[in-house]
Amino acid sequence: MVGKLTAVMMALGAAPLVMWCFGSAKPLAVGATTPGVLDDTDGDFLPDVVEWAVTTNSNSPDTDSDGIPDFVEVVQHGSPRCTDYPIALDHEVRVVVTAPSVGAADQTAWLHLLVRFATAAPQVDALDVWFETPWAPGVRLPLGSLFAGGVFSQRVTPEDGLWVLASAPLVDAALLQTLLPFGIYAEAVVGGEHLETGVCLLDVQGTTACIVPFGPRSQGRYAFQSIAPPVTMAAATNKVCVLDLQEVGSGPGGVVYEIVDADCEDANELECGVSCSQSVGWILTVPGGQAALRGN
Ligand SMILES: [Ca+2]
Ligand SMILES: [Ca+2]
Repeated sequence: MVGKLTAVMMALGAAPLVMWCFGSAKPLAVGATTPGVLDDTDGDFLPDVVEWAVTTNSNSPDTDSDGIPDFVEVVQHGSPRCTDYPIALDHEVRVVVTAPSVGAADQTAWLHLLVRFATAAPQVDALDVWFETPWAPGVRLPLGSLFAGGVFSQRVTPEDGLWVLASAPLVDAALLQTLLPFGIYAEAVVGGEHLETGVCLLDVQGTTACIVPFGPRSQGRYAFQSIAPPVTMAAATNKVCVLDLQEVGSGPGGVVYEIVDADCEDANELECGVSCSQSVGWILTVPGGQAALRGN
């Protein structure tokens, strides 16, 4: 089991840290970070900042109380806020980008790679993570080396496979905002299975937001979500901006979508900006299209 963590680290170019892991059969964390940055209040293996960015509840390990842990629903692009059809035990990977709350002393944005292994010892044949912007289509800036300064942890579960979380500091959140819009994507070959995932970030009237799957998978809907939690939860609006995307074409930068509907819908402890409805008509280019946003 431990070999999978080291395999992930090696595939990401974090080989210097590999030796830290050998010989341990217990869940472990490698690396160090500013205290509090990766706090996990409910102990579900998703840091609080990640839970905000993917719209799960950081005070509940199973946001929709359907018996499927938040980590599984998130890594497999499920619907953690509404009961949906069962999620098969499978290899999967997901990329999440987070930023600290406004005013926090450390304003570093973080990149997180969530991996679920369905079996104890699948072969990891490839794992790549890269930055890509619609303005330079097809140009992939590799990010794997960032994880050399990252934090790695793993959890072995009785029924839900082996979970690995790799988190790495990116850049200052303000600098990240100047790069919008862009996406960070990952692809892997695990046990002969090709996996791909991505997160698409854009500026929503001054806020760095990501587009995340939201609601039942059958509906294929998404939500705008800020990558930085509010300073206090009291600042949230209990709603989230839910989008309908319509494919309108494709180009060298990826699949082109138009936002054809956007409404603030109830979602406890989340937020919905006043700009939500104004996003109707926006055109988005997503490398990899919805397959990347939704996972395999
Ligand atoms: Ca958590
Ligand atoms: Ca659940």
